[in-house]
Amino acid sequence: MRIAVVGATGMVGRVILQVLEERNFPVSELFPVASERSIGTEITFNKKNYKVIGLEEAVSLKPDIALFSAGGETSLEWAPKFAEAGTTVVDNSSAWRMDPSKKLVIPEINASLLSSEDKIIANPNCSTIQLLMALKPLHDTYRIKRVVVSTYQSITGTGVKAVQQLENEYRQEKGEMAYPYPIHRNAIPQCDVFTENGYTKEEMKLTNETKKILGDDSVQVSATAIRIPVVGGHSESVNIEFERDFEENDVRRILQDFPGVTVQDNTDVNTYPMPIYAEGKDDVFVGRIRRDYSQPNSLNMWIVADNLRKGAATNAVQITEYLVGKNLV
Ligand code: 2RA
Repeated sequence: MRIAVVGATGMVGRVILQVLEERNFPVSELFPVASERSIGTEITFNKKNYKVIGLEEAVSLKPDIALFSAGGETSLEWAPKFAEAGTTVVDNSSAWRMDPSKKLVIPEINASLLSSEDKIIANPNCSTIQLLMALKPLHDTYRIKRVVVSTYQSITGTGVKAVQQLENEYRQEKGEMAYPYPIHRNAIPQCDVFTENGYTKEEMKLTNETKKILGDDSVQVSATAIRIPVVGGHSESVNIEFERDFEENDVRRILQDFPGVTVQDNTDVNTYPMPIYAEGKDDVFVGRIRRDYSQPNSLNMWIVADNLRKGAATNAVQITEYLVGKNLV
């Protein structure tokens, strides 16, 4: 397959290339694409060096598939141009996720929605992907009425500058605050910008994308997204109210049996998911599974995943694998 990676020099773009290599994806030609300032730089893929090209040139080459991680503005402008040229786009930005004509796909959940007609496919937000990997099998069994989720998000979600800020703060000799919103020894109750309803875009993504992926607007979601000084992945504390009652061990079995989910849940030996151990892995890890005794048919759990992998790059590559496997491209 002739593959373009748009945003190839960014954090997610580099992980997309890494995951394509790890999974031996059949790349016959690779076109690493980035902004003007990166054109001509080199990236290495499968032990070969490739020169980064610009978007105009990339479209003209008519790749079979373009994996985008270059921000919403670039996707809005360029994904249609690639699609027009016959390329199938898998986009990591939020640009197309809530477009009713576009599929919002987590392969383990709804890849079967895809057809060869889909030329722009949306990758859900990282915090949504890990949440839905746990919610979907439980929704199918017990039907979810309401989800309350608090996220504890890795700084890698905001990009390389935040990682550099955290490292600078670690090394900070001086006592004064070098940054207005220090990350080190702090928790910032804001991921992305605030909207007019008092919630951030990140929180509204969790609400809106959950409904779309479950295909059920009756599911109520209340989200709070926090940034914490962690780099390995996002963590989520989740409270779920079901329509039907459940047995905790059944919940553990249903989750463990769902592809891509690993249950780590044994408080006798302090076993539970942590981002430092989820980093670099593709599974979604679930633990602290316990009944919420404050209200009927309700459950608490803790969900952790590497936000750059299953939360972005791996999910996008899995969509691409599905498209190729089903001859949809
Ligand atoms: C974040 N999910 O973590 C958003 C974008 N990657 O900031």
